[in-house]
Amino acid sequence: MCDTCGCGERQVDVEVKESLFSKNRALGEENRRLVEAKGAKLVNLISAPGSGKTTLLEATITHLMPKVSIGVIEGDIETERDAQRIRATGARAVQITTGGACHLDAVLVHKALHTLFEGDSHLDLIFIENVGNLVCPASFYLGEHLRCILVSVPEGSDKPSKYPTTFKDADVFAITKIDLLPYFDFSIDEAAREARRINPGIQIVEVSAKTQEGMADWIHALGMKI
Ligand SMILES: Nc1nc2c(ncn2[C@@H]2O[C@H](COP(=O)(O)OP(=O)(O)OP(=O)(O)O)[C@@H](O)[C@H]2O)c(=O)[nH]1
Ligand SMILES: [Mg+2]
Repeated sequence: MCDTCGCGERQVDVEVKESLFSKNRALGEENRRLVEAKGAKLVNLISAPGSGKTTLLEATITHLMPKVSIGVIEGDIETERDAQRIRATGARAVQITTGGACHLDAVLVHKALHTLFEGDSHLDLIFIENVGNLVCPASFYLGEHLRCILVSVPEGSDKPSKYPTTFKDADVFAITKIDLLPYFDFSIDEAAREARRINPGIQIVEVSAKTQEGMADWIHALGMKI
């Protein structure tokens, strides 16, 4: 071990992180089995704060319910606000407040899934709205069948290039708030090209929850039909 730079400590740090991620993955797989045993599908939404996750969920629920029964696990550092917004649509919602942690992990989601399924409620589709953060949530597999990354138009089209690891394992890239395209220099071409360079199989949708433009494409990307 080198006493000068502390590289030995970094080695211990790497080992602790690897063990944490492998435990998280194992419980993530258990979450997936639990959801599948109930006949549901799990979708993990990841984005920076304010990209429009809750608004897109409200619009999605409005389109799909009551034909599709939907539950939502809301992740935030503080407040029940997003769960209250979801409940107002008629969908079931469980709020997780992390008290400071910048991501959800598989343990937190496991507990929330049990709460969501209380009373043997049937659900077809379960969304996880992760804590608003474009970096940390990407490292934690929660058992999702579909991982969706959202970037809104005001954030800029360079986000795939600047946060490649977040895009690497995603299934869907939703460019949100496209009603704002006339007011920002966001390039759909640049964002799509960079996302495909990092992850050639990623599905890209352009959507506005405000005007409803692109909602059918978004819902199709979820494997559902309006
Ligand atoms: N113009 C426009 N504004 C939108 C759209 N979707 C959401 N917004 C606005 O963007 C702001 C943030 O939306 P939220 O849905 O709360 O974003 P969020 O990603 O859930 O935020 P956090 O949970 O805090 O990370 C709100 O003021 C919304 O009204 C959209 O499609 N177009
Ligand atoms: Mg939200």
